[in-house]
Amino acid sequence: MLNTRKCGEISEEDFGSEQTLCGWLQDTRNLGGIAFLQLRDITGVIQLTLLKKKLGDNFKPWASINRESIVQVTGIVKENKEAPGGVEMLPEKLEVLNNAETPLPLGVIDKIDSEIETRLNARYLDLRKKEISANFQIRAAVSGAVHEHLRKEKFLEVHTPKIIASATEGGTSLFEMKYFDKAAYLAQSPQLYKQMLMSGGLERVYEVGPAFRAEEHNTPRHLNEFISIDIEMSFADDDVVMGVMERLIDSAAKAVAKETEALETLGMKPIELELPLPRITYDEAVEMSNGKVEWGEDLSMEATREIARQMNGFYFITKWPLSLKPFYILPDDNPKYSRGFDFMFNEVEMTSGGQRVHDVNMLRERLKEQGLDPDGFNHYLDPFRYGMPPHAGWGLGLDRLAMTFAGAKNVRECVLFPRDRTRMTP
Ligand code: AMO
Repeated sequence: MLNTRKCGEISEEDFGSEQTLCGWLQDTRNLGGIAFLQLRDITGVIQLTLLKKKLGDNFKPWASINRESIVQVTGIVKENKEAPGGVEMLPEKLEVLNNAETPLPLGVIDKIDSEIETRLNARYLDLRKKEISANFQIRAAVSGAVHEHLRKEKFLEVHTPKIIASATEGGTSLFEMKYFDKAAYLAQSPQLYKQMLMSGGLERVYEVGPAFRAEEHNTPRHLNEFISIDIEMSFADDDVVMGVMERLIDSAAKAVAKETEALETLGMKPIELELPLPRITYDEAVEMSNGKVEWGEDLSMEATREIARQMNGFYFITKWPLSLKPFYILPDDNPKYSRGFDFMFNEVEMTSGGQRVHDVNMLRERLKEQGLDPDGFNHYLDPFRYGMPPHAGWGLGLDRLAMTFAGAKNVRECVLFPRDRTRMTP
């Protein structure tokens, strides 16, 4: 290692000892005879106190290093109640390992709020801010809890192809690509594959992977590439997989609650849940929307805002009209309705899922009803002909879930390098 300690981890036992630290020099205040430098690494910030009398010719060059340069500094660490964190270092040796050019495209410690577009253009600088990197601490806690929880419930992790030959969620939002001399598409969801795995006898599978949607929306919730958490479960109905959903959310909430420092940085309180989470039917949702939506229409943002005022937090919307759900969702006993559900946090949709059609003839009919040609789906349909169990599942957007737990207003805050309607770089 190039360092002997981390900036934020100097303890009382270190006082009076010589240590070597490495990090970004985030600020310099030169008062003539004395200069205060701030050195930052992932653990925190420490003050470097430069005394002109002591350093002689080194004083000026050390006190004028460009902000955000990488330095390695060796000196005695000591207590100083006036310094941030109550600690300072008196440098004896200081080397610039990598100089940062000026001006910076984005301030790191400046109090000015830059536009999100400017920040995303210089994401590497943006991430150096604690209040930004805290979002990724929360995201990692959520993602870790997802894997841990689903494995605990005996789901097998799988990886399905992202280059596919036909649509899964309808043809309109597909990214087409060239696959040698053929056309191929980027997967919108692992939907058809996870269902095929049920015929493959795996019974409980999950995948956390990228999904691509060529949607034109440019909203705080939509991306053109997002991470989808998918499960599929045999011999289960919609009710059973809603149970998996709420237990998973509870595990994620508990994991996030342990991220005390990140939560504090973000000014967030842990979300506490009481299971079972509330469930309302689509019909009740329409009623609660106070005329913002007509029966048979998808719930608009205006409508879900109205519903969220009454629901507050996480809740399910069950029993959707069949006409609003994809071909693979099972019709309810009353075929006006389906066994499809959505899972919401306030006005934002986190998940859709449901019990699936497992009868191949019904599936062919459902494809036709939705204007799709069953012959184009033979690879998907074959597994249904030779022993497909009843099954159910859901897809949950990791980015939206991270945004919820981090209290972010825009999903892009919780995505390192978002891909949206206008952004492919960096
Ligand atoms: P759906 O299309 O509703 O369902 O997607 C499931 C969840 O994925 C997230 N999501 C998105 N996140 C960010 N940007 C987007 N453009 C975007 N689109 C979707 C949302 C959404 O709730 N195959 C079904 C799931 C299933 O039935 O198992 C599906 O993909 O959080």
